[in-house]
Amino acid sequence: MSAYKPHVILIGGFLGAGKTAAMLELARWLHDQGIRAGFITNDQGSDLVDTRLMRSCGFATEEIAGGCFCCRFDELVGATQRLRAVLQPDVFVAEAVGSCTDLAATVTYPLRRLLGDDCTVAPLSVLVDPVRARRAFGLEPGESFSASIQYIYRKQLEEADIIAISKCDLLAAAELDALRAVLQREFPNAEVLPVSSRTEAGLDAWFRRVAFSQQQSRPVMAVDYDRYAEGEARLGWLNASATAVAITVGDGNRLLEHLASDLHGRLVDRGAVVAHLKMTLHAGDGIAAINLVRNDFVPELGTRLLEPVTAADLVVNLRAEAAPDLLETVLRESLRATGLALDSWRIELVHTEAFRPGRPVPTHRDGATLRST
Ligand SMILES: Nc1nc2c(ncn2[C@@H]2O[C@H](COP(=O)(O)OP(=O)(O)OP(=O)(O)O)[C@@H](O)[C@H]2O)c(=O)[nH]1
Ligand SMILES: [Mg+2]
Repeated sequence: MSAYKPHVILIGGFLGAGKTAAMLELARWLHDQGIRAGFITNDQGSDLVDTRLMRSCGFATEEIAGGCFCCRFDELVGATQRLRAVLQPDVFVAEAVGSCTDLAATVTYPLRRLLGDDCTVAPLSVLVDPVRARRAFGLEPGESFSASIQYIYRKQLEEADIIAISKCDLLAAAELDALRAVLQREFPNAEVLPVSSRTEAGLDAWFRRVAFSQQQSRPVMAVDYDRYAEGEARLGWLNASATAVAITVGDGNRLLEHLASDLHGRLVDRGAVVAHLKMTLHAGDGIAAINLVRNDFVPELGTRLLEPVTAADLVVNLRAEAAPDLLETVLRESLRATGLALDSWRIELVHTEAFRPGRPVPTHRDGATLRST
């Protein structure tokens, strides 16, 4: 047995739940504790906003593109080895794709079974957006996804060791209490923790749990892979990159805001149900990021570019219940409209991938209860 035994923290949760924002906070927290950490992002496609964000903050990040951790288990292990070669991290933090479930049976349990002598594994955290969750559990009205996507959503919560109610700053105390009570009743095996990456509420307690404790074994949950695959296939996925060149110098934040707002309007008009639209605009050392997490919310510009720029790289990651072709068409229309409206920019698409995620075929699936640690 080697003396080096890093700890693996896996963070799951539905699209737009706040996983990357939380991972950035965890990265800072680990750094403050003097704990060396490496990060792993994951997506069904390439050109990942999340990787750009992590790296732009200076955190060592490997990405696994083109398939989820469960189907690319060996690549997940490979990513830890690459990080280990440069950094020898004490902790690996991995963010799962937001449309994935069954992570205990296909990722954390196999990690423990196959690599348990070489690493320890944290309790599985699953984040939920509080507004989406209140709607999913009938606490407030609002749009929802079709039944097979909701199936994935519930399964994500069912397997959680820790349900982190993220963005708790968005709810009034009584609303949060009601949501917490429903989640605790529906998922009695999970510890339910309200957290906010914006206000830092609850983060320290959650981070301590995942950084310093190990996952306990439970019977593996049943998953109907036909329904799971159907749910994934209802989601359109669009990853794209483009170059934006300013005629003289341009306001990159305004470009991103215009594009997000134009896309938002067109997506709603065409009946797409947005799960998460995220975009970054990268120029030199600067990055701006904008997110839209529901049709009836507004795009939020988080990180901003501090100065006008002459040229920038745009990355677009859009996930919605809609046909992939529609997402691509809408993006092309929005880029054209934004270029015309802000005549200081010339925007050219470099790469697009529009698809529906394929059926998940996990590399491993542990069916039996693991020996308790
Ligand atoms: N109000 C509020 N917003 C938050 C908080 N955490 C994240 N968000 C916002 O939620 C949006 C989505 O956050 P992400 O961290 O990108 O979500 P994600 O789960 O990583 O999304 P995917 O990787 O696409 O599945 C962004 O606009 C974030 O700024 C929070 O604590 N409070
Ligand atoms: Mg993310």
